Amino acid sequence: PPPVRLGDYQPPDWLVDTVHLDVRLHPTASRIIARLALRPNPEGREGSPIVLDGDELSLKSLALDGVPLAGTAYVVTPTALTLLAPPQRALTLEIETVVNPSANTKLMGLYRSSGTYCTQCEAEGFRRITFFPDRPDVLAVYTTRVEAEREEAPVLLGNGNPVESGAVEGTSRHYAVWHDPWPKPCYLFALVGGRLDRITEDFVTATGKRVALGIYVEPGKTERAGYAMDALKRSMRWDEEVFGCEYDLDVFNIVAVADFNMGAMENKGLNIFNDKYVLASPQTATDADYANIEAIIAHEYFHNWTGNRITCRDWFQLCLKEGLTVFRDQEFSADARSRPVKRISDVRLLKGHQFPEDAGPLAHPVRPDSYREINNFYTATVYEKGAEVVRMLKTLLGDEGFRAGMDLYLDRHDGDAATVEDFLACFADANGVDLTQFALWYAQSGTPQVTVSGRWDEAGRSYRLDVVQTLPPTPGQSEKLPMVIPLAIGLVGPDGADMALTPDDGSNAERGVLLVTQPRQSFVFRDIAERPVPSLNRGFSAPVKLSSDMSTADLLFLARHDSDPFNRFDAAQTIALSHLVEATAAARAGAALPAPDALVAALGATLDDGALDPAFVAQALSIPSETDVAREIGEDVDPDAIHLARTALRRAVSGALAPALEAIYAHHAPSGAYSPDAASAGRRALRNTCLDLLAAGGTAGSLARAQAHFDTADNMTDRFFALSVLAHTAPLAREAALAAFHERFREDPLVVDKWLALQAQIAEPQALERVRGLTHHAAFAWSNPNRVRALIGSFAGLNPTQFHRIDGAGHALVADAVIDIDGRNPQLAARLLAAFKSWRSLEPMRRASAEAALRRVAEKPGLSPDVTDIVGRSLG
Ligand code: HT7
Ligand code: ZN
Repeated sequence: PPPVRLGDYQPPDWLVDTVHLDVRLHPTASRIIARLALRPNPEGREGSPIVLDGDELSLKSLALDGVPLAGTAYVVTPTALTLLAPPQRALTLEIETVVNPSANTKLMGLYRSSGTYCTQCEAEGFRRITFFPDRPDVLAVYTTRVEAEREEAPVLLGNGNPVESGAVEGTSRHYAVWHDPWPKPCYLFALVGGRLDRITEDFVTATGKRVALGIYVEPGKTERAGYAMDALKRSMRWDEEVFGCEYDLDVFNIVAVADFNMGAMENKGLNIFNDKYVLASPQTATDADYANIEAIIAHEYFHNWTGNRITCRDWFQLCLKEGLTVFRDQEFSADARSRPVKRISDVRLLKGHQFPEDAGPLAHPVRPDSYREINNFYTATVYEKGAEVVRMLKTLLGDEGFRAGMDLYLDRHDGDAATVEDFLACFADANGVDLTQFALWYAQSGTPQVTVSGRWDEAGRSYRLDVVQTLPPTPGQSEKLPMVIPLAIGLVGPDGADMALTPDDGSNAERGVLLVTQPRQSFVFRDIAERPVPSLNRGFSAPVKLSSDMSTADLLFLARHDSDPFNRFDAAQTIALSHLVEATAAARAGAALPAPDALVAALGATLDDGALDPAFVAQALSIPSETDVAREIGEDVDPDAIHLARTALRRAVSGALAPALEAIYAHHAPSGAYSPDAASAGRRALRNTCLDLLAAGGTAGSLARAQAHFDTADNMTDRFFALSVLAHTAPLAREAALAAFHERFREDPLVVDKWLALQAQIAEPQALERVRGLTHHAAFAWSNPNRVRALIGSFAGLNPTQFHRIDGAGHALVADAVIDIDGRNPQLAARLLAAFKSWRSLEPMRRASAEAALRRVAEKPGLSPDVTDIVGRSLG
């Protein structure tokens, strides 16, 4: 089929006002009776047929206003039900379909996860439940009756508020009726039926309304749901306080399921979660798991306003809800934890996932203008870069201007299916500004390259910054226009303090934000009596690749003194990256590796600064990943040389800083019971980073320390961190530790995922055989996305030397997995295949092997649209 294009958007011809669903759950033949109140859309094409989407549905009956329809009045194809000449007035359509939830391995529509019935309708899953105009601009009020065997599904949940429930007389079945008063698109529909335990709490909203909160989990797991409940209540309060958004139903339920294609889903009043993002206990979850749970619970809850009350007109507008909601969850976590550390980890994620996407064949704008398979556009670009664009709006408009724009958006578009233009118009109107050029951030793909050079004029007592921006060509976009780049800066004086900024041209640069709008621009500051060191793109104010003529000495100075914590972190990372690029070139040439003196000096100074937050120090000590280095090198990448250079660097840093690392390790020894709070997590992160760096030295003492850390740990964060140190750096201790860990947690699939993922990441030639062997392990199941992502996803995404083995065996393993998975779960297969996104930047041998693997996938008959799309664009 041809691609869907943004420019072809047409309003729906028919609207749906109400939907009454009667769903009779059955393991293999669930029956859905849908009563739709339809009417012609005054904005649609007159006299048009009613075209309803469908996918793998078995149609049992069809009636119009209570009268069964003659077979000549409609046509059913594998993708649609069309009423050829319906009366052009309000009418009721009753449609009866049957689906098989147990055979639904795509996990879209109605399916079963460990026996629990659940649904996933975004993006186009509702059409796998009943025939419907499955597009986000058709908003209807839903009433849902769910019926099931009481024994099989004692819990029956739907969107909105509970209305009634009871027994189905004369049978062993029961039912529940739910009504959602808020009009919504069908992608927000959900139901659940199963044998589940729950925890409940009440939340009283800002205006005093009581909301019953429930979290439903597999029997016996309620003790692990407490943190999610706490995060939910904090999210609800935060959204009231920071955005004025109050919850709008009597109940809010979350259900955790074990089989889920993504992280979670924001269905109205009934969020459904991958259980990985709900369940946590000190014994089973790491600090990172707790932080993820907090962020994802918040994210889905925040969608209640940004996504549900205001939804998207079409799927091209996906960033309207996702970018904005990621921005909101990032801000929530920043308020709940350390703001600088949160910013650092968000930017690391962006650079690690989105920058490579934007630099490769899968690059697309934050708002794409065409797609073949929408499921492939739930990407780092739409989510993470989309959030950066919202953050830039805030930087440009200031806190108050941003809040004014948000208030207007929430008010003006409540109940709408909106567009990016609608969103930007609110910020423009509320602030009296023109955002036409800013809108290019939504339309142009690729990461802008910003080059800055600074010159101090001693005689004139001024400082000049010359800024050049370029945007590389990306698929389908050879010519680019200059962007609006809000570049936050500071000028750091010799005493380490920020100098006053007095711009020469009266621009708003005194706020510390340079407004870069031209291909080349200069900014001059007056009254600069001493030579400053410029601190550029503070807080990572714009998602750009920045290069400057800064010396290593200046970077070292910033690493020690910058008042902006992000740039303090980034200065050391820049030193480390340039060292690693140089060392990689030396490794490839068989030459001696350079000594990392500058980096050792920067890290040493950070370690010595007792005033710094331990969580910040842990981030600052982290050596850029092999993928970071590959991205920096950009072309002709040899992952083995990078690995060699990075391993040598870690060993050198370890040797040079051992006494300080040991002292900090000892200083942060745990005291008291485990708590997941941010301060405790920060201390653990620092102590574990020290453990890791010390072990990188490979001394007997440091490996014994890691073993003791593993043996004595009383929580998953420490236990798993020590296990990964042993797995990566102590081949002799590795197997026993892995076996002990598995033995202890064999009954716990989410912990076993950690065990699978860790083994998939070991950078040694046996990794491939290990991964292959693990696919036959009792703990592994190809049908469960979490297991597949843990093992195959970690191998492809986090083990560059082995995925990109020069003999091509790594590429072949992943290609085989993709082909195999595609028959069951195309979404999962397509996501795995996206691991090839940077294949063109590899050196020629590996590039050829990646291309051969992609071509082998492409040639497989019967590929899904999902994989066809990814492989086509990857090779294109
Ligand atoms: N809005 C949700 C997206 C999602 C999804 C998309 C496609 C296939 C399955 C899916 N499950 C969830 C999640 C979110 O971003 O909040
Ligand atoms: Zn979302």
